[in-house]
Amino acid sequence: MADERKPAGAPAGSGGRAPLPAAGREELEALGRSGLGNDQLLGLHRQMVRARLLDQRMWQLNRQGLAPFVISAQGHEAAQVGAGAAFVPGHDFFYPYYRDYALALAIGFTPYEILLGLLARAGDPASGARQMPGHFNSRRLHVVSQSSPVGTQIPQAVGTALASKLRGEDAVTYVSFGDGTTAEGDFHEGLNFAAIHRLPVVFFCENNQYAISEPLEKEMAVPRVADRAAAYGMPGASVDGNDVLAVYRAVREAVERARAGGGPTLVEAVTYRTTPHSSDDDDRTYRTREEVEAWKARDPIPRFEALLRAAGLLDEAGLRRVWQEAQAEVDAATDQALAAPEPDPGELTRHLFYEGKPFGPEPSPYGPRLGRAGGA
Ligand SMILES: Cc1ncc(C[n+]2csc(CCOP(=O)(O)OP(=O)(O)O)c2C)c(N)n1
Repeated sequence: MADERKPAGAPAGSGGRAPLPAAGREELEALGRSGLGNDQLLGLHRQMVRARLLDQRMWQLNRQGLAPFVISAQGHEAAQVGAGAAFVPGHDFFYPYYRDYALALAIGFTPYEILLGLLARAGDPASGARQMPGHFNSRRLHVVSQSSPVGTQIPQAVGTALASKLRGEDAVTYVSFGDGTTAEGDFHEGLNFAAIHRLPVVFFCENNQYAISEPLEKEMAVPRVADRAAAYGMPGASVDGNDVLAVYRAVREAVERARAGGGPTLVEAVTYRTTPHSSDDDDRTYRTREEVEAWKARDPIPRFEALLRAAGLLDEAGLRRVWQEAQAEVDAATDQALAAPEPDPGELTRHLFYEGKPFGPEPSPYGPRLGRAGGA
């Protein structure tokens, strides 16, 4: 029967086929304190489910040889959806990193748009199929395209926050990165500058314990990424990245502080990626199956489902409906994206080279050039 179908790879517990983890009194109290209404809480859950199913589809397309390269958000859904919910898309600015698929969906990208990028189809709104997948970009949503060297988005985001401050606008900038990226110079320069100038930016680290195959203890000598915030003179928060409400609360507080002129915050969401780093690496070479299974048992989606059920916001039928609707959306987006045209080879160099009027010896609109003798 169609409605009994378990979505491919759905975590144990979704759809009620296995017992969900029990939600405790403390978690129920935290739900009450979240300040979120029932619709918003159910919305967070829906976004996490959509992200999981889209992610699984991306891997299927890769294994079918249709998508050359996939990076995954599986395991990061609570962190990304919780963080995204604290911002206003189209008003605030976003510098996501390549793993931010759940965030991208949560702030308004559609599965179809993401699949166009993954499959390098002509209509890809991020880059017209010129970027690697996961380099999100949308003028409408105020998402700025990233460069592939990790960490380069951090000083760029700080520059955007500086612009907001200089213009007297109250937009806050989100910038995310992994734990490994915090070993890059761009991270340290970006945090330092933002703290000195009290810029409205939230630095969001998705600490999934690895930089490809490099474990955390080889990336830094402090236990928590958030420990570093104090050295720059900004607040730091380290939260359970598999608890969507904990992440939401921490990021919302950071956003409110930034919007009120209180400057930047470093928020660290401690989580785990349950897939390899990318579709091109074999994680069996650097971590044990036991470790991966232990983290899968802490999957953020069934955990939030247990809480919503304990709070009486979702029942078995409602849960099944959410998974089925998300699966139908992803299926339809896949069909549509696979049917979309390939890019026109005649447009290969479009946006790569300057296409305006040729530069020539025309007089400068700023008057004659100052020679050395005339300049300072
Ligand atoms: C400057 C630079 N060095 C190396 C790479 C290759 N590289 C791509 S992703 C990555 C790991 C980054 O790890 P982390 O910041 O922890 O993020 P995660 O992928 O774990 O989410 C590396 C080393 C790169 N893209 N840019």
